[in-house]
Amino acid sequence: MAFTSAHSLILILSAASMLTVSLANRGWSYGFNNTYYWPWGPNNGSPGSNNTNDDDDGPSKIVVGGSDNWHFGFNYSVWAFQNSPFYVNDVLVFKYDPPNDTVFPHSVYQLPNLWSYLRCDLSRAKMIANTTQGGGDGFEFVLKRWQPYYFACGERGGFHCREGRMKFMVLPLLRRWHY
Ligand SMILES: *[C@@H]1O[C@H](CO)[C@@H](O)[C@H](O)[C@H]1NC(C)=O
Ligand SMILES: *[C@@H]1O[C@H](CO)[C@@H](O)[C@H](O)[C@H]1NC(C)=O
Ligand SMILES: *[C@@H]1O[C@H](CO)[C@@H](O)[C@H](O)[C@H]1NC(C)=O
Ligand SMILES: *[C@@H]1O[C@H](CO)[C@@H](O)[C@H](O)[C@H]1NC(C)=O
Ligand SMILES: *[C@@H]1O[C@H](CO)[C@@H](O)[C@H](O)[C@H]1NC(C)=O
Ligand SMILES: [Cu+2]
Repeated sequence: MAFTSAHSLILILSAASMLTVSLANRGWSYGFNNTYYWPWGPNNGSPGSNNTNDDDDGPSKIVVGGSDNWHFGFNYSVWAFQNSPFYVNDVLVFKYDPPNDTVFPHSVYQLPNLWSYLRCDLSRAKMIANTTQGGGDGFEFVLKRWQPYYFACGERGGFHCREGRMKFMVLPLLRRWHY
């Protein structure tokens, strides 16, 4: 029956769109605009993409925010989107000066799920770097697993996360096999 098969097709397509998360990679195309739906980003290596976070060699070290480092007001969601994809075993480097009379404190927390991420709810978050650990060469965090990671600054009870835009999520991909 036409309805049933159309319905199954939709189910398959939504399943495929979930899979795109893992398959979002050069050379894969499903003919729909996944850049719009998936915060972890556009297929890179496309013309105009300056992404050097390549899957051709080993893990990359990526400074969060690039030359902006980790500070209040920079849009890290957009940064993460533009710098995706990330791969398992890539290293994120959070750089922020230790606080003093003129420098406000920052920190890095990992949030347990999407809901807490969206609300900047830090109540069940885990501090992964305190206010001084971003100094010098920065704090390094390895994306060890194929899972979503939700990061936020934990300062001022979520204010830096909410108003300061100091949050982003990544889903590191598995590296492609080479034949
Ligand atoms: C996908 O959608 C976004 C937002 O509407 C748009 O900026 C982008 O150009 C689209 N990409 C493609 C490949 O259609
Ligand atoms: C990408 O790289 C090109 C050439 O290296 C440069 O002209 C361009 O400004 C870069 N674009 C961005 C968004 O960084
Ligand atoms: C505070 O720290 C910043 C960055 O490390 C430094 O440039 C500045 O001189 C320090 N200010 C004071 C008052 O110590
Ligand atoms: C931050 O953590 C480092 C390393 O564990 C520790 O030496 C330092 O005292 C801590 N700083 C603060 C402000 O808690
Ligand atoms: C970052 O910028 C994008 C695009 O302008 C916007 O949709 C998004 O809400 C911003 N993120 C935050 C946390 O303000
Ligand atoms: Cu902060």
